[in-house]
Amino acid sequence: MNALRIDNPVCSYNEWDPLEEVIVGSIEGVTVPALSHEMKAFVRREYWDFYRERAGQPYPVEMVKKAAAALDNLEHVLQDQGVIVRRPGPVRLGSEPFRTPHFEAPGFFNADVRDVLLVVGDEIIEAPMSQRCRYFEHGRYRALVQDYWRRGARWSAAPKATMSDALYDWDYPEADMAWFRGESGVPDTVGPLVGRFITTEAEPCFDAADFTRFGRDILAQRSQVTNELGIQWVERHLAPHYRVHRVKFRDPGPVHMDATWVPVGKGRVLSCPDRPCLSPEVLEMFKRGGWEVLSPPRGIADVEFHMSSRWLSMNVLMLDEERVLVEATEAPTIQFFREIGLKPVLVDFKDHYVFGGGLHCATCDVRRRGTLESYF
Ligand code: DAV
Repeated sequence: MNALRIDNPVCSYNEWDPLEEVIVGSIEGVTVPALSHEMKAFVRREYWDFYRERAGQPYPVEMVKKAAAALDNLEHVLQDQGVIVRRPGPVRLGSEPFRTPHFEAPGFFNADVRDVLLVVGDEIIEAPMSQRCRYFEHGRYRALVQDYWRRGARWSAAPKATMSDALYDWDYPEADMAWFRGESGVPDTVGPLVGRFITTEAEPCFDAADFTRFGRDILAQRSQVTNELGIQWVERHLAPHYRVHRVKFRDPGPVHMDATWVPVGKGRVLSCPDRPCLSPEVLEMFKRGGWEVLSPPRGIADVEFHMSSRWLSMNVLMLDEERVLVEATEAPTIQFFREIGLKPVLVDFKDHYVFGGGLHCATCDVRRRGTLESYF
């Protein structure tokens, strides 16, 4: 066995080594979150009234039922492909109203475990998050995480953000929130394009999905939910074994990297054509490492997207360097993968899109067979 391979129930260094075990999120019991200031930069404007009217209430039963069925589909397809699947179970934590010394929220969570847990090697890091309604979301995974820890995984929690008022830019222009991710024609003066975000630098905050793992190198994105201090926390926590590189995309509302810059194997990365990479050093690093940057087709799923763009089509989960898990209705994306020599494995998952997450969002790979390597 390679010296760098750790014999541990948790071990994953990148997004494409052969997947052995994965967590798939759950959606049952989800509550409509309040349209708080920071959520306006996340919820698409055409649904603001829905959130204003229904905050704290359950989502329509049918909507939740269909999304839950999509997650079950995902579980079964993964099992058919030989992957061990763990689910968080019927944990209600976070779905009821709560208050902290700094704020009150009617509760919310979603199934996107990718935002909450960052697995790096044999370590599970709980992200501090930055949206108030998701404050307690890590609690949904505690039983699972603790089980991995008992069996030898390392477990840490980044300092929990207080999410006090100081964490948010209250003067952030509402007009900028209208420019959602993946829309074209965005002027260069919009929030993140000029370096202004809904979160401030008052304390570290991050969502795990703003980090993408490429072995020893990890890309990190300053976004509406991840600030520079959050990136610094991860950087120092993982040094000197890992190098964290900041990356910026032409994105008027960046939230999570996994529908923007998505590796599909060693040497190949998908780049969302609506959100090109704006970091010359990162582009140079990929070029030097001999990486191919590919442009996938736009998603076509005919469903509601409350909290994301259509680019969930490229939010894929690699089972290994050959098999790619893709949403079953995304015909152009499926065709694209065939053309580049991958084997698409289809999952009927579109009914989950309404809650903001694709196949990568709703999963967290806890074990992939592979070793810690440098790819650049
Ligand atoms: O809007 O492109 C990003 C992933 C959300 N968890 C988007 C989806």
